[in-house]
Amino acid sequence: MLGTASIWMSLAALNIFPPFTASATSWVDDPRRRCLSFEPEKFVANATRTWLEYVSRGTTIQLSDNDASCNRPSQLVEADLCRIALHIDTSHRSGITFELWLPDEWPAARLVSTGNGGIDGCVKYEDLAYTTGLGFAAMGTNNGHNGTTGAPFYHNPDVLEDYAHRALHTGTAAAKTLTEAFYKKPAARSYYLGCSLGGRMGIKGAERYPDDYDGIVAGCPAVDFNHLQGQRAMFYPITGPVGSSNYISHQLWTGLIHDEVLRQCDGLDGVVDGIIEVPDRCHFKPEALLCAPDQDDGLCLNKQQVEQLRQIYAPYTYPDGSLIFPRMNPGNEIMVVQKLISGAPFSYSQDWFRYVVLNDPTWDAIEYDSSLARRADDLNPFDIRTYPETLPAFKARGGKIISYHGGQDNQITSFNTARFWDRMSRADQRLHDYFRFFRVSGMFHCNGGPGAWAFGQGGGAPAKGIAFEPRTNVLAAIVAWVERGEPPETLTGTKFINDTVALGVDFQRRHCLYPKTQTYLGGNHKDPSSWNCL
Ligand SMILES: *[C@@H]1O[C@H](CO)[C@@H](O)[C@H](O)[C@H]1NC(C)=O
Ligand SMILES: *[C@@H]1O[C@H](CO)[C@@H](O)[C@H](O)[C@H]1NC(C)=O
Ligand SMILES: *[C@@H]1O[C@H](CO)[C@@H](O)[C@H](O)[C@H]1NC(C)=O
Ligand SMILES: [Ca+2]
Repeated sequence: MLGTASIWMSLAALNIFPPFTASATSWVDDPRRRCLSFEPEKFVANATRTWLEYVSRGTTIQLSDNDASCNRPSQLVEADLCRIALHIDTSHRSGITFELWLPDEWPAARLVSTGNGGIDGCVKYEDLAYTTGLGFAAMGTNNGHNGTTGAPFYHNPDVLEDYAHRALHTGTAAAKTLTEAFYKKPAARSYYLGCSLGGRMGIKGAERYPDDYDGIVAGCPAVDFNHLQGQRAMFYPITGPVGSSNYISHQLWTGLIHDEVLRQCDGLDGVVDGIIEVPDRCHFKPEALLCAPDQDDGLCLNKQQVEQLRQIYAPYTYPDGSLIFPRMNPGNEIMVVQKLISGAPFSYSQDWFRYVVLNDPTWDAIEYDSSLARRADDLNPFDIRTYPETLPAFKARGGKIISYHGGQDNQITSFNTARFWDRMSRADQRLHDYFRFFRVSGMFHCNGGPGAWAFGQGGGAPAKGIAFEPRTNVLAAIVAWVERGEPPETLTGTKFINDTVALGVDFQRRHCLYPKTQTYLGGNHKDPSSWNCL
């Protein structure tokens, strides 16, 4: 291909072709040349070039300079595209790593910005690959710092401001400018796709920069962020470190306790299938596991352990009883042992208190108490809270939001997204006109789980098995709503056998538009029509 470009040059020199500048179409005819002759840093203030490369579909690019903790050493690219990577300063002591992938074919002129997760610092290359494979121009940033810790926030409020709102907005603005310069026409529509912290970023975009996006997919959003960090710090002082007195082992969590939660709650929806279809109805009673006086088979809990469970599954409140954060999702036990109740500090919360709230890198997360949740929310740096009651400017410009949340989420409780949507709906009776929320039964955090959890929410492998169709793909659903005025009524999730596309579909289920409730009508529970949203 490089050879093609140089042949073209010599033909041009012989005047067989018209001079390059005379014809815009010759750029399109040679996408590699169009890419390599582009000078992105000329269009964006305070930008320097890191990469400019033409990548053919099917190439696996090596991301050797990417922070190892991001665990993204390489990425398979799914379209012929121009990859642009810049560093853009956001202040004299902060800046973003910026990636913009521009596919050769751009028929619908759609741009999508992608979000981050946790407390990181990691471009979601898999989301860039996924969306460019669908013909979007796609942007991602490192959210202002590299890697998966919050240490870069320490004594650098500019890095924190990037994380709170500025990195995504800076990246989106640059992406709009560059797509227009590259394709010689502006993006017709601008979208956002993210989950978890990325869900918060989407809501923050609608709140603070209402013109940035026409459509936003904000999954499992980390809204009411300061209280969320408090709630997630709550667990470690309750469980204590691994091996402390009355410590509950992972085996008891994943075996005994999970089984008991399912015994109490799985059948409430009419089908015993490992899925707690309507988590609101599940009020787990840990007393059921209290050891009988002479029981010593190890399959029961003592009084102190039962009290731990009571606290872990209860709504999180201040001493005066007022709510800090809704209760954890029951049924998440086999996953929640990996982080929130692993008998170790939850790193995102620990970092938030260490490097932002307390400015004390030695702070020990076992010391956490609810006064720190209040302190974090009083500090609320750069208004990271992200808990709007109304989004008037976003609504007025015709913007649309789809949110979704798994019913067995192990990192952010889905009850919080319901609380968030309910609060907004009290302020706007017509919230469904622009903001729709779907409860996804049996999904863990953002993906995975016993339910029908695959619906094109990101670049993980199952996304490729989901047709780009509004009924089954949430990104297609936001496009249909924005571009054709067709709001989603349900969101059909797919469960692949062993979560492996190649093995075929196990079952599908139509997830309900909140506040409708999934209701079993009878018949084969794997048939979507055996259920209705009432
Ligand atoms: C962050 O990572 C990018 C590569 O993804 C690299 O170019 C940049 O130098 C890194 N920044 C810092 C501050 O290490
Ligand atoms: C961008 O560069 C200009 C000078 O070219 C400087 O005045 C400005 O402060 C820079 N902005 C940032 C965010 O670094
Ligand atoms: C699915 O995974 C389970 C456990 O890993 C395995 O026993 C089973 O054979 C797999 N099923 C298929 C169809 O591959
Ligand atoms: Ca069930």
